[in-house]
Amino acid sequence: MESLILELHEIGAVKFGNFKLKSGIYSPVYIDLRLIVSYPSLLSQISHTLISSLPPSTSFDLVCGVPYTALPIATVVSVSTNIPMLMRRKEIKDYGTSKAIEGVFDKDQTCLIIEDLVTSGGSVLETAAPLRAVGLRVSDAVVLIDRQQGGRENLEENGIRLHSMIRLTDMVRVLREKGKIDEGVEASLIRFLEENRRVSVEKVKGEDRVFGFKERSELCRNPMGKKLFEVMVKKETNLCLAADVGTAAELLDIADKVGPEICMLKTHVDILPDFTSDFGSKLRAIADKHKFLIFEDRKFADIGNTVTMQYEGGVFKILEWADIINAHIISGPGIVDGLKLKGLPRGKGLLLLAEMSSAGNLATGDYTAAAVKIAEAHSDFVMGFISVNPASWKCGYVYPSMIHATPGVQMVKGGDALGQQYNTPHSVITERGSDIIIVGRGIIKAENPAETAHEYRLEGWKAYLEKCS
Ligand code: S5P
Repeated sequence: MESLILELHEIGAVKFGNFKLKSGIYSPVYIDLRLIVSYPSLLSQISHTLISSLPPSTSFDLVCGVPYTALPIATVVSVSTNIPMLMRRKEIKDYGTSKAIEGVFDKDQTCLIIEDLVTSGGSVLETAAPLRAVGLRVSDAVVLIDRQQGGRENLEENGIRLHSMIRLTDMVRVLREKGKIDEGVEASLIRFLEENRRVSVEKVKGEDRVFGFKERSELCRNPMGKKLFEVMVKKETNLCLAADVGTAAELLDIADKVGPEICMLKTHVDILPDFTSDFGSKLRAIADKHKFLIFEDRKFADIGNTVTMQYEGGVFKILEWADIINAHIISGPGIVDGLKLKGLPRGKGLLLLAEMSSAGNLATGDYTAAAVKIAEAHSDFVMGFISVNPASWKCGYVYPSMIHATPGVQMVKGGDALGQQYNTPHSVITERGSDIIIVGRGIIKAENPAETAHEYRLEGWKAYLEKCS
């Protein structure tokens, strides 16, 4: 290890001074491992030592390097161990097969992530998300250098064990012992590490670009989530109409009028006095005509066994006609298992209520974090969340494949007499970090709902484009 550290220093991959990092903080040390491609024997030594430094209990079927610096390391590891490699695309092409993960794999295989340098762990998580989204297991990551700034803890919180070959403090100690740096540099580095013990993933992520809907559709494991992203991109709309009207006839009428403006139509089918068994097929015909998805806002909340019957049976037979449903997680993950049992074989999707828009609601903090955990454990069926302010969530990294849909939206901030709270489309999408605006009375009570829907659609989409740029 000593000779490796000295060689890295020798080639100028480790520099001391005052450097601005990606996270915005200044560091007395800068490590640039991109150089190692110019030193084949060093590259080979690093790759062999990385793999042999793993605990013997670590098992994996595939390796994947975090683009770009770790790609050559992963390639050498793959060639020398004969373990197949995958590649994660940073930019997803909009032609050809448009895959986020290149290579051959089976679902449920385990993939080891290889990285050159870990600070917060944000880059490893960005690679873990699309791997997990296509059904692979990711439980370990191996890194050449750990900067000891919270990466290990941030990854642990996301179910990834970090194995590091060299810790920054060890590297600095070796360099001081060998007379390459003096005690003052070592002391300033130790002080720096103490002051910056944990670079939050958000801080690093905040500087990264926002994933667009097109890219995110490639990351979806749930087919309905993928379809919704695709509809949004194709129609250029992130508007969902909450069609809370008095009768089924009115609902079908407004669906046809507003259909061209929306990506999704949300129903409360149990408020319709004239519901008949052909309601679903009539709404489906309108949805197919205007290419929007149907979301029944049933808010399931019971135990797994009961919700299977509520979903499939009764008068409404929601499973037959709704593309998307939603559920509270108050009863625990069994509710997702129950709904999945019926919905997944038919390609349906589920949104979990991670937050609510009404004043004084209890879906906050740990409850929201629990919804995220359940969603990620069931990302084959859960396509996203009903959220209100996902930008404020303190639960770490949320998969970019998850869609956020937000109710409580009107052109002006305010509320109703029964606790509903409204934010504007712009604030919901840009400041609050959501993807879809759900608008009810703002459109259905307007004099001309179709025209008003058009205005909401423009506002919502403009805010999305602004966020991307
Ligand atoms: O927290 C929530 C969750 C939902 S799904 N708050 C909400 O308001 N909703 C639904 O969104 C609610 O049931 C209604 O259908 C719609 C909001 O309607 P509006 O008229 O207030 O825009």
